[in-house]
Amino acid sequence: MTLARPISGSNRQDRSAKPLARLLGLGRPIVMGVLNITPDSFSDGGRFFDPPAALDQARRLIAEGADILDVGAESTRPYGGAVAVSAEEEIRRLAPVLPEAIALGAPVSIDTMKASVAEHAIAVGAAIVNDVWGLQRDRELAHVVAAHAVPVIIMHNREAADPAIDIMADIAAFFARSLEIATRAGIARQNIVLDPGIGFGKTPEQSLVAIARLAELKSFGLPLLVGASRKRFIDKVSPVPPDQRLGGSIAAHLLAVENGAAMIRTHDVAATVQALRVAAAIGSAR
Ligand code: HH2
Repeated sequence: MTLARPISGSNRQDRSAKPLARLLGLGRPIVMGVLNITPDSFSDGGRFFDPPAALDQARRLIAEGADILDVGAESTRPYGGAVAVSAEEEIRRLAPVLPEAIALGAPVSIDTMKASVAEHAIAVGAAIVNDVWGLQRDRELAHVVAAHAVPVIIMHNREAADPAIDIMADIAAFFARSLEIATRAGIARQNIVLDPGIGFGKTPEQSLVAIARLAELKSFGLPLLVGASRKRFIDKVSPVPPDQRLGGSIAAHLLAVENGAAMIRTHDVAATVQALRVAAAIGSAR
């Protein structure tokens, strides 16, 4: 994926192909809009906790050009003291929002590390599973993904950052383990997306490295997703609170696409779509 590829129009009406494969076939970066139904997410915690506010935000993200809605009901923020919630609580938060969000028509990914939550979301119509522990936390999750033949996003993670390690080697070794779990469970390779997990188990410097050296991960031969939106590494370069990190997020995402990302996960869909379109247009004008 390069910025120079032409932008094709939205193809959302085409229901014949499987949603992720169809989107990846468009030949432009795919934008995933973040919908956090949580009281404590690091950048928008509480804003969309009420179901009507969550649905309004889902509609806004789609209107702004999100190709996929990434819906999560548990904050995963590694350094902000997010509270772990039970599967029952996650499902309770999702229940009033997920069916209506899915009915809006864009493919929905479920951001969860729990097999039972994924099972519930898929039953309601979620099209993709997004696991911030890359199938390594809840071993049942791989079987749920395989049984329903849905795509899965395998994200790199660590319990704690270690500034002494080669982060790219660690990411590659983690992906190799996750892919082995996926293969053993029977997940088809064409249903796998890899994500270096910006801000997860990494120092801010290692997050910068993961974007700068993203192209090395192309050796897995799988689509790459990057989610740099509003993350802490931006603050380390240019100190501002999370809701003022749009410029840094866009810079990171444009460079991620330049370095091989096929998908971008963002809270700020309109500005990101505009930036990607302009960058692609400039690429085409070379
Ligand atoms: N980042 C977050 C959550 N889920 N999933 C993938 N695949 N990649 C990411 O980079 C990623 C993710 C953290 O962002 P956010 O959802 O806004 O925060 P929180 O986890 O606190 O709800």
